[in-house]
Amino acid sequence: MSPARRAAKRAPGSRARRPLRQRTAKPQTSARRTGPIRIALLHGPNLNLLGTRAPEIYGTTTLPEIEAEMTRRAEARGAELRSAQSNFEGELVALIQLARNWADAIVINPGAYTHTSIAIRDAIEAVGLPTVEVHLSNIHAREEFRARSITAARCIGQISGFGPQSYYLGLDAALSHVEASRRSHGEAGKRQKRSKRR
Ligand code: CA2
Repeated sequence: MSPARRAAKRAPGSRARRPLRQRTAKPQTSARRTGPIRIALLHGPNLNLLGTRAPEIYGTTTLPEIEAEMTRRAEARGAELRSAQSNFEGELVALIQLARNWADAIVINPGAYTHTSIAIRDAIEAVGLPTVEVHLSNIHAREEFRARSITAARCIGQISGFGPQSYYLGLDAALSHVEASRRSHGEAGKRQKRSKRR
């Protein structure tokens, strides 16, 4: 059973609608340069409760609503998106590792683990996928302990404070990053071919 499925069984708050585990024998060793861009969307602890409590901080949009909009936006740009949520740090580490077998980039809201988890930071670094950290609330305008993100230093950037828009901006940033890096690899490849022909 995949770590994501195990999480879904263990706790009602942990779920992965389309698990990230793939049957690929080997992990990807380099970035995919062709095909639809694939985005892994990961949510940390308690985010399954969105829209049910604390609307003054986190708004009224539910996680399934955010995921549906993310899928719609990804598809509109010809990309694929898979989502998972877990309340467990180790499960999130496993999901980040699994993303390596499938995704071109990660959009993650690590929830409270943002402020505590060296394990999640290390997983992001180890996997090497471009990762965008997103937060619904402005973590710099709340309690002091929330202002520090342990994970953001291993991400390409962080978007914080725009409610569900933070996720959509994060998706946009991740897609643009992968598109730009595919373009620059494509151009480098063409240059190499031309110089070989000469
Ligand atoms: O603003 C964010 O997106 C956060 O990542 C949300 C985390 C918080 O610990 C971070 O500091 C900032 C908490 C998510 C908890 O979600 C709830 C949803 C409904 C009711 C209560 C909590």
